[in-house]
Amino acid sequence: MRKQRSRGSNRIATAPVALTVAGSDSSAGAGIQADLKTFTALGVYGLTAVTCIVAEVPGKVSRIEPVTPGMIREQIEVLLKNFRVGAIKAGLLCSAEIACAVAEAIQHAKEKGARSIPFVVDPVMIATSGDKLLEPEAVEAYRNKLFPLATLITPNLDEAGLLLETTINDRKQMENAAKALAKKYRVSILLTGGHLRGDKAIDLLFHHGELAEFSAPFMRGIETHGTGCTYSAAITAGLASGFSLEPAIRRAKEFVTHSIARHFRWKRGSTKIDALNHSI
Ligand code: PXL
Repeated sequence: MRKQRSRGSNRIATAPVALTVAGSDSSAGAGIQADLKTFTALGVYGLTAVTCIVAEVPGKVSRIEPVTPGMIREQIEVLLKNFRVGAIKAGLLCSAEIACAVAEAIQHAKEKGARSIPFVVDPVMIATSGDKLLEPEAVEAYRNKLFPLATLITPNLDEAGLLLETTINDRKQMENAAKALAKKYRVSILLTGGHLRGDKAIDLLFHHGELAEFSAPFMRGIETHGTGCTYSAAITAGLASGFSLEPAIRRAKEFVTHSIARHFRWKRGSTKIDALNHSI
């Protein structure tokens, strides 16, 4: 952890704190597991409020079970009451009921606390495998309850397309979509474009009326999941550590790119499993 002070023979560590409100991925490449690994790698102490449990392996989601809204609210409330949380991220929220419970808990904390805590919303809807993760009815709860509380929303092309009821197929359409979402929800938008699959993985930030680009070489033949979770967690870690938005995104982009490049691979007969290596 970052700041370490010695007191006698004891080493007492302190660190920035970030909270992730997200689902559990049994295969640990995405969800709260990815978020915690990312927070730790970036020197941030991670807290978790679990929203649902997903039994899955890379490429196949086999079952999702939600946690009760009351239990989710309780996790968020006790954490925000007792820790000095520097930034919060929301990942998979499963259902409209859960999305509303999370929005209420965060709204409540915002009203009580003097500080406004940066809040990153990753609108997780569909897994990399194509499996549906969010109930379609929950999209309205995102629009009406969560987005108004957000500092940054980080949709990928499919999620942005769904929110705007359109398809996004090239760079120009990405630009228009990022601007349209920012205008519609009055919030900064980071539209991640990895799914365009050109030579570069390009993301566009629309923030305070200006467009910024973040780009890295697109890496082929690596079948990891959880890059979106990892990216938004790394941004949240940056915000919790006091970075402003653009530097937090720039560092997060590098972190995700490294985590993909240094991926794990396990081979068994003709099948292989790839996983992100959440490290700097
Ligand atoms: O990558 C999206 C995602 C987010 N959260 C959880 C997941 C997944 C994908 O599998 O399981 C918990």
